[in-house]
This record gives sequence, C-alpha cells and structure tokens, in this order.
Amino acid sequence: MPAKRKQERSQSAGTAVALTIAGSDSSAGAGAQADLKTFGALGVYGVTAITCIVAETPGKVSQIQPADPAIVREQILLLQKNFPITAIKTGLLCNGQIAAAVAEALRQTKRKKGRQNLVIDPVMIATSGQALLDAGAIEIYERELFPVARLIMPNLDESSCLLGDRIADLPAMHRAAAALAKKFRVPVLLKGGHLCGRFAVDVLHDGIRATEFSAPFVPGVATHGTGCTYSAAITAELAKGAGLSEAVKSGKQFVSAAIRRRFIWNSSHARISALNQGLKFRQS
Ligand code: PXL
Repeated sequence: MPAKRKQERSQSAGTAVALTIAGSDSSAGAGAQADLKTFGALGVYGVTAITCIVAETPGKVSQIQPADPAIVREQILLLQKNFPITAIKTGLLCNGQIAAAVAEALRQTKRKKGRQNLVIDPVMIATSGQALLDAGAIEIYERELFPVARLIMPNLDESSCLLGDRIADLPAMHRAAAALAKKFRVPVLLKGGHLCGRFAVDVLHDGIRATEFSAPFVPGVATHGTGCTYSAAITAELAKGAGLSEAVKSGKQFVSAAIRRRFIWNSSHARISALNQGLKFRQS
C-alpha cells in the first residue's frame, strides 16, 4: 500500500462512527444538531439521516415539515452501506410513515450486519409542550422499533403514554421501568427529570435488575434538547465499545455538564438559553 494511503487509513482507523436518525432543529440545541455536537465532543464521527425540518427557537416550535419517507430510507441505507457505523440513535421521527420507513431500513441493514447498537429516544412532545409525533408513529415504535433496540429511553410523560399510568414518585418509576422492559423486551432507561427534587434520577432496567443514575438537578433552566443530548452521548459511548451501564453513566455526566455550562443570551425582548455540548468533556 502506498505510504500516503497507509497514513490516511491509520488516521481514521480508530474513529468510531455513529448515525443519528433525527429532525433538524433550527436553534441547534436539540435534534440532529445536538447529536452531532455531542458525537464530536466525545470523539465520534457522526452521520445523519434527517427526518424533518423544525423551525423553532428554544422556547417555541413554529413549524415542522416532514421529509419524504423515501429520502429518509435512502439516507440510512446509503450510510449503512458506506460507513463502519457501530451505533445508531433515533430522535424525532415525526410521523407513522417515516417511523415505518426507518424500521424497514434498519431491518434491511440489520440482516446484513447482525444486531446493532440501537438507542431509541421516543421523542413525542417538545419541552415547550408541543406534540411532535402523530399517533400512528407510536404504534410503529411499539411493534417494530422497541423490540430491536439496545435501549429505549422515555421520559415520564412518554412512559405514561406508553403504559397508560401516571408516574408520581421514585417507586412508581421503578415499577414503570420494569413494566416497560417486560412489555417490550428491551432495556429501558426511564428519565425522572425533576421528579426527585434536588436530584435528577433515572432508572435503568435491563429486564432483570434496576440501577439508578443520579445527578444534582439544575433548577430554573429552560433549555430544550436534554433528551437528545443524553441519548446521543450514550450512543457515542456504545459506538466506542462501552457496555450499557457504563454508557449511561458517561451519558448522564455529559448531559449534566452541557446543562451546567449552558449558553445564555439576553436581549431587550428575550432571554435565550441553549445547552452547551461543544466543550471537550473530561470524565470526572
Ligand atoms: O427535544 C425534542 C426535540 C427533538 N428533535 C427536534 C426538536 C426537538 C424539540 O424541539 O426540534 C428536531
């Protein structure tokens, strides 16, 4: 092999590649933009399959335009064929047709590549309260996507929607995580948000046992994209070869740091804040 070619090869040989299948957030705190920044900060090369374009500011979704399911499918097939992808995450899938196209494309490539590190963030509602997903998509998630995932990571509202039960405290979170893991035969990371007061506690249930992951809750932060950033960080760690619980632990530290170091811009008419996924993350 020519020397130059050999050098090019060794430069990239150690770099893991992760794919995010997600929407584009114009304000770049959530969605595919958040995922790419997170992948980059964790030393992973990110590639994207864009499902929809969302015009928004951190506090308000203005408009959503879905992509054609055929182009979503083509992005996934093309990337899977040409890049050594070792982990995939799904974010906002927007509607039932896109969710079905994603499930089909993943099935097709899974047959060729074996079981994949698939992390599902079942984005249903924006932090601002706006519905981001139609009802048809939820059925596809349950039937076709959850059963082939390595991890699903709903928040409290999404878990309530999937189980039909309100989750009001930590014991209820443990029950819900166990019920979801059993129902969908997949490891579940149930995100507790601010439910536990001074701490943000999440429960990982792998079908056998539960583990809690906790970080100090940062009050008064109106950022969006925490779920995207958290799931992207877990995906990056899996892409690099981490085990599930190790990946969740690092992911939790990463998203907590991105919240603590958030950007804040004040103007005469608004205060805008956004997560900071950009800083090189040092494991504590
Ligand atoms: O944070 C949820 C989310 C995910 N993906 C995209 C979004 C949002 C929230 O607004 O715009 C593209």
